[in-house]
Amino acid sequence: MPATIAACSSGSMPCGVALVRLSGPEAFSVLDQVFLPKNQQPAARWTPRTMRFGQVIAKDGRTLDLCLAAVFPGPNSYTGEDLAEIYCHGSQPVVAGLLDHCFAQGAIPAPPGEFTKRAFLSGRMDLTEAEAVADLIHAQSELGAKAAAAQLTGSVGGRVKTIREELLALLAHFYAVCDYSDEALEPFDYPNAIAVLTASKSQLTQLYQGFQRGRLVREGVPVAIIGRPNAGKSSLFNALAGQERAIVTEEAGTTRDVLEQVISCDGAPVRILDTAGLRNSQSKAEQKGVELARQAAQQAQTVLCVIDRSVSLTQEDQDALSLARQCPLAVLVLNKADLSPNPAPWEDALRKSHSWAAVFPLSAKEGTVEPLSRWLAGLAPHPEETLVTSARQAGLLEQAVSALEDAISSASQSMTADAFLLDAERAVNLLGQVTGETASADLAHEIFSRFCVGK
Ligand SMILES: Nc1nc2c(ncn2[C@@H]2O[C@H](COP(=O)(O)OP(=O)(O)O)[C@@H](O)[C@H]2O)c(=O)[nH]1
Ligand SMILES: [Mg+2]
Repeated sequence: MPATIAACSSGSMPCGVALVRLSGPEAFSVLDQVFLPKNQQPAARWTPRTMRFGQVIAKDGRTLDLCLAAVFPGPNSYTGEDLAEIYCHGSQPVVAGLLDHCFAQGAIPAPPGEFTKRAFLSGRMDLTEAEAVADLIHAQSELGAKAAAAQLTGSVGGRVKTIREELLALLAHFYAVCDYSDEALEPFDYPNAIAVLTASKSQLTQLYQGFQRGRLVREGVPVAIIGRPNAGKSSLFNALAGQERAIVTEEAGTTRDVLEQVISCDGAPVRILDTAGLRNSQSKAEQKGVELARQAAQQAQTVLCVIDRSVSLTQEDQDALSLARQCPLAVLVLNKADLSPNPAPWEDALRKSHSWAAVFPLSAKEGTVEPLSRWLAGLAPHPEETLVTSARQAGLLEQAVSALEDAISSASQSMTADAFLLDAERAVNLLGQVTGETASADLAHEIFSRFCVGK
């Protein structure tokens, strides 16, 4: 029998209301000890999913709080088990006292993700939906949240399940033909099998190909800020991030590590990277920083090349510009426009020297980055399609596509029934791992340990 678990599911305190959850076979009997409803009815007799007013009782019998509670009898609860929720005031001592009493009554502290793991184990959701819960909780932008919410409704799991069922039906038919070959069953139709396998393969390929776009939605489009020391890269980073994250000084060579921050530009996730100023330096740490800056520029989808508009161009600016020109999507940022509102003498030539994706005169110091921020928002995919965002799911889908390719090639030779079966079954098994129908306990553990406590 699983243990009854308890945890606080809400966020940091103090706050208006905190949510403490209990799930498991003893959830209602523990609730009866820690919460005394006004009408004194035992929890098992409450109307499901309806609030009750009462007192939260501490281990020593003291009243800790006056608040609401509700019961969600299994199997129609989030976890599929008996689940109780207490909505007490969001006070650290109240929640601690309440949990303490729950533990004294035999509940155990819920490990991270345990509520959702139980939901998965009791068949309330498949793995794609469970992973979407974690994605939704950790979403860093509206768009990321939207993609996670779509998966929560089973958009990926449902499609994978349908394809898997079609393949299973095909295999069942194949076995039937082999087992009862004397009877009046039609012989196995290889051309039809090839058609089914090919259709499944193309649907899975499409899902898999959405992963790159899905990853951008989840992790943010990588945008590297490069330029010579003191051009104002860190100031731009802070202005875009809307907070003082990077150190800004008039001293050259301040930034050495690559700083990363996912920001939400008009709801779209953009991962901005602040880098070390490009110059030749004697300092080992700074040299390493410059190397990392070059790498970041090469890996990013877009580079923002920051130039100080208020002074002449230097050799170091030229280095930064040539690095930027190697990026397919390079943006010219003409910074310190507050010092120099009019175009610099060199500016026209610079604008024409390359097909810049965009040019923005701005002042990072004054925070006039709104037009740039709006432009960055356009980089994120705007998915109408179902997007796979989990690397785990994408890896399995890729392997399933290759198993199906093997099965198709065996089926086209129509003599190697064993090989065909093996490959098709491998695909079925891989798809089962996507949704969790054939997942191992280790895998489930790995996935749910990424969750927070109380979810
Ligand atoms: N007037 C003005 N000063 C700026 C602007 N952006 C950066 N600075 C100043 O330029 C210096 C270097 O800025 P920082 O962001 O550290 O440059 P980085 O070395 O490229 O990261 C600091 O003294 C900033 O205050 C700007 O738009 N206008
Ligand atoms: Mg800097």
